[in-house]
This record gives sequence, C-alpha cells and structure tokens, in this order.
Amino acid sequence: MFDACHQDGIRIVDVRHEQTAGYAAEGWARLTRTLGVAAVTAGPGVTNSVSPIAQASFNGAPVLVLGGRAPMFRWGQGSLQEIDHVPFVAPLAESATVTDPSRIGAEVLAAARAALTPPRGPAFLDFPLDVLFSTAEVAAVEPEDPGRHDPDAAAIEGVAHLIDESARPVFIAGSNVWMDRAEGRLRDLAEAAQLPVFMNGGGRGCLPADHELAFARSRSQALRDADLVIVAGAPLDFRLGFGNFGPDANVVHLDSSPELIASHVDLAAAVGGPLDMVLGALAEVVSHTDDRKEWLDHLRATEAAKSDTAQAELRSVSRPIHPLRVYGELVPLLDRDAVVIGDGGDFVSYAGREVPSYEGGRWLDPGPFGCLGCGPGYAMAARLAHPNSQVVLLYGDGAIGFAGMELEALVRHKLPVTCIVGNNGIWGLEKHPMHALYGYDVAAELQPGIRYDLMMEAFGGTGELVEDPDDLGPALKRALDAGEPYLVNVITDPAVAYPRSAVLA
Ligand SMILES: Cc1ncc(C[n+]2csc(CCOP(=O)(O)OP(=O)(O)O)c2C)c(N)n1
Ligand SMILES: [Mg+2]
Repeated sequence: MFDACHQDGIRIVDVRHEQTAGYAAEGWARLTRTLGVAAVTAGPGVTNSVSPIAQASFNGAPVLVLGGRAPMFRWGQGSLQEIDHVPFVAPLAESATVTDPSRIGAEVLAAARAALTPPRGPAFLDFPLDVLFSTAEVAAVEPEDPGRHDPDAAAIEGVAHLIDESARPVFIAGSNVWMDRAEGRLRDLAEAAQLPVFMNGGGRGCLPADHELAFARSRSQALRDADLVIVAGAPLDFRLGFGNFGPDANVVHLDSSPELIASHVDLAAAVGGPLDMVLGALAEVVSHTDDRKEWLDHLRATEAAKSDTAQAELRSVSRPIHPLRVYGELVPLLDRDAVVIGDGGDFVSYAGREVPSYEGGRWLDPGPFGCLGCGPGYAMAARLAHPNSQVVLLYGDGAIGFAGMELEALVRHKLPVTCIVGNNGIWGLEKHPMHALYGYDVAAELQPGIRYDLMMEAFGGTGELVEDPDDLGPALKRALDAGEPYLVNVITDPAVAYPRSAVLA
C-alpha cells in the first residue's frame, strides 16, 4: 500500500499511534466532506483504531480504515498478530476481509462508496499478507454514481405547513447540514421563514455566528418555549434532551437518509433525504413572513443578557488564571476562517460556549462518542486541509496525555498548530461533578504545573508557560503568528468548574 502511494505521489502522513491515524482520517472527512483514509498494521494496529472507528461511526464521518492481516494460507497456525478483526469491528463499521487479489480495487471502491453514502460512517477492510503479495489480472474499476432522489413533495408540504402555522419555531442545524453541503439552503430557508437557527456540533458555522438568525446562548429557553422544533442533520440524542422539548412543541426531524430518522420520538413530520435538496425544497414552498419578530427579539434579548454575564470572567484578572480569560484573549485574535479543535473537559466546554464559528467545517470536537485524545489527529487534518488558516488545538491537561507524543509528528511533518493547554492539574470534568455529588472526589488529580511547554520544546517546537493573565494575549499572538508548532501552557484555576447544571437545565 505504502509503495503504491509512494509511486503515485499520494502523501503519507505517519503518526506515533494508530488512534491518531484514525482521528486524522475522521477529522479530514468532517472538515473536507470527502473520504478520510487511515492505514494501520494488523492486530494491535486495528485494536488501537477501534476508538476512532467508533467516533467516526457516532459522527457519521466517511472514513475508510485499511488494515493488514496475518496470511490466509497459514490461518490457524499461529502467525504473528493472527486475529480476525472483522467480528470486533463489524458492530462499528461495514467490514470485510479481501481474500481475492483480483477484487482488491473493486472492494476498496465499494467500501469507500459505503462510507460516503448516507448514512455515512466508517468502513473497514483488511488484507491478508499473502493476498497483498499475490498478483492478478484486474480490469480497471470505475466508481458508480449512487444517484440522488428528489425528496417526497407531500412530506415537504407537510413540514412547510407546520412552519407556516408556527408562532415560535426553532431550527437546530447539525453536522449533516454541513456534510450534505446544505449550508446555503439553510440560509435560504431561515431567511425566507425567519427561523432562529441553533447549530450543533459539526453544524457550527453553517450560518455565520453573526448572522441575524444565528442564536446560541438562548437555546435551552428557546427549546422550552418553542411550539415547533425542527432538527436537521443531528440525532435526537442526549445533546437535544432525547427530543423531549416543551409540552406544546411539534417535533420535526430531517436527516440525510431515512435510517437516521428518530424512532423514539413522536414526530409531527420527518423527511430522510439529502439535506441540500430537503432544505432547498422547503425554502421554495414556505410562506415568507415577518411575523416572527417578537419571538426573535425575545431570544435575542436572552442572548444579550447571557453574553453580558460572561464578560466579567472573560476579563478576569485572577491568578491562577480563570479558564474563560483564555477565551477572552484568544477570540479577538482569531480570523473568521480559523479552525478550532477541542480535546478536553471543562476547558473545551467553555470554548464551545465562547468561540464563535463563522464558516462550516471550522470547529471539531469529539462529538457524542466523546473520546479524549483525538486532538492531534484532528489538528493534523485541519492543517493539511487548510494550509493558510489558523489552526488552534484546545487541550485539557488530562486530554493531552492520551496522544501527547503526536506533538512530535506535528513538528516532524512541519504542521504549524497552536496548542493551548488549560492546565488545571485535574480531570476537571470528573472532579467537580464528583465533588458536587459526594462532597469529596477520588482519582481526579493530575500532577499540577506539568511543563507541557517543555515537552513541545523537546520535540523541536516552541513552548511558553503562562501564569499571569496579562501575559496571555501576547503569548497567544506569538503562537498564532509563529508558523511552527507552538504550545502555550496556561496554568488555570482548578477551583473553577464549568456550570454544568445550568447547561443541563
Ligand atoms: C478516552 C476517554 N477517557 C475518559 C473520558 C472521560 N472524561 C471526559 S472529560 C474528562 C476530564 C478531562 O480532563 P481535562 O482534559 O484535564 O479537562 P478539564 O475538565 O480539566 O478542563 C474525562 C476523564 C473520555 N471522555 N474519554
Ligand atoms: Mg484538567
């Protein structure tokens, strides 16, 4: 495989641990909306890839993982790393072993198509050593176009009618709005029907954060007061209260394919089809209205009040540094097309609240599988996909432990990424809830004050330690301007807990 890439001029980006190969492929898939590919060795290479395969599955990311495999002709005799991967990968991904050398091309293409066809997700193939080293006559294979069908007109009319009748609608745009290239149609629909739009996970930036119909902080209130909630391109999972909204709310679910439509919620309507077509069709048939002004003003007032409340903490002068002060300093330094990646607990939750996205495909977090350690793979993908944008990796000090060695891969491949560690010396998202529940905590401490900046220096990048809030802005600016891998190690206050109960309310 490597030889073929080498011969054909396909860039190979190698990493320290297979999890990072998987996350880089997943990050690439989610940022570029094209296939991400990871190649890993047999046995432990595949077991180390299981978390990213699961994360890609949860995120509906089109990823193809290619694994080695012990030779077929000796199967059962105890070759090195002889294990059948398919049974433990199959619950997470379409998976198969390629046993016929003449079928390699066709099976790779079929797996790629399966990954890219909604419901998107990971696909896995492994190749026994003897199959890869055999030769065969192979006819050239061409990818087929799976085709697209117009959404059902009656279903579209039904949803449009619910929108027309609603006084307090809410529109939630999730990852598949972005993956289906529907962000332009989302804007058409929102503007035509004057819908307040909240963006979820990979849907962030589908409407720019400063668009007059883009909302964020008033979400729980909006969902409580709405008479119609339309969720597009996101599952009705824990992030959306499992689809239980206010008592008066009609719920509509739109997603890329019928398999993705929720079955645990009593839906007023649903459409499963490519969201660019679905939202485009809705934009054409909804009534154009200005009647929603009062509702929009009401939500905007809540947004303004919540934004005011955050100001004091964004400017906090306390020492150790308040984690929000990091974002108070960072956000004004970010370009509109900066890619921001979160890998951590509370530190990243604050970023989710305070870092705006102005374009789709510019925010990456682990999503509902929530696996820590994905950061460096995602950052690698972002840097390769967007060579001229700022790429910022926000790291909890717990999270950096999972794949911190990959900082070396960033340096070696000359991939300038600005890493910012919120170094509170604890697993904050575990410690604070434990404390709230039991009045004490266990297994939630980390060594305080670890010099992650020196770790980056040891690998050949640049690091800085920041303990004084006044040093933050200049350090972050140096890091963003450096054009090389850079790590700003910020000692933050372990006593500050993200107000989680407020989020759940
Ligand atoms: C692989 C993995 N292990 C454990 C967890 C559970 N977990 C979620 S957040 C968190 C704490 C993260 O701590 P840190 O990165 O230091 O961020 P902080 O909350 O302190 O800001 C843990 C352990 C997880 N999500 N993924
Ligand atoms: Mg921490």
